[in-house]
Amino acid sequence: MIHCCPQPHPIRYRGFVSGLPRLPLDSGTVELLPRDGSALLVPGFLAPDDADDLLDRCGASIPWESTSLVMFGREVAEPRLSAWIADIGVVYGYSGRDRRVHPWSPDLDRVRRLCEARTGSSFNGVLANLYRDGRDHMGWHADDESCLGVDPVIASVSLGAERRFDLRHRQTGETVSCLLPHGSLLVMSGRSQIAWKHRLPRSARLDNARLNLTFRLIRSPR
Ligand SMILES: O=C(O)CCC(=O)C(=O)O
Repeated sequence: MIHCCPQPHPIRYRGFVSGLPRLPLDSGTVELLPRDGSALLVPGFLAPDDADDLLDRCGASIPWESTSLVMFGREVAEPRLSAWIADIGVVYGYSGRDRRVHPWSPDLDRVRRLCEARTGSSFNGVLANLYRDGRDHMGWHADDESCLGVDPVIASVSLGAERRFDLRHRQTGETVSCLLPHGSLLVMSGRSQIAWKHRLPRSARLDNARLNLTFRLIRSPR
């Protein structure tokens, strides 16, 4: 079941300080994973003004939906809003449900092209996620659906409040954490989805919203 969100969400950006060290925006590309795949963080991928404008415009224009997930046989509301934007006929689903497909806006298409230029990969859809405040989150999972193919490249752009992002090795339990800055890009590739899981944990006392754009290539469009 997909419910449309009745109100547009006011998005404001204010920096968020947590216990993790903040990377300078000009620190170039940082590899987060010690082995078994790659998670490259590019802190200053978007210029600050561009990131501010995108946060405002995408927050207001993306058709946010509240979806439900099936967990242990029970339907529960996903603790964030999201929307699937993709090329015509590119269907994506998880938790047993296909998402409604929305067309590209000029803003999202432009960011897609920037991600393609940076990664050398092609993307035919983006899952946009809105974490309204620190209570919204995403639990441990991997982007390992068969429609993404083997060793997918996922380009994930962060806008708005800084949130912690964790990666945990499936076999050793080793965990890597970082902050995802406003305007940053995280590129997960190689064995990162097979060997690791990732999550965006709850963040206590955070009132500001974070918007995330995860560009993907669906290899088996229906
Ligand atoms: O919000 C994020 O940075 C992660 C989102 C994510 O992992 C997903 O949608 O699969």
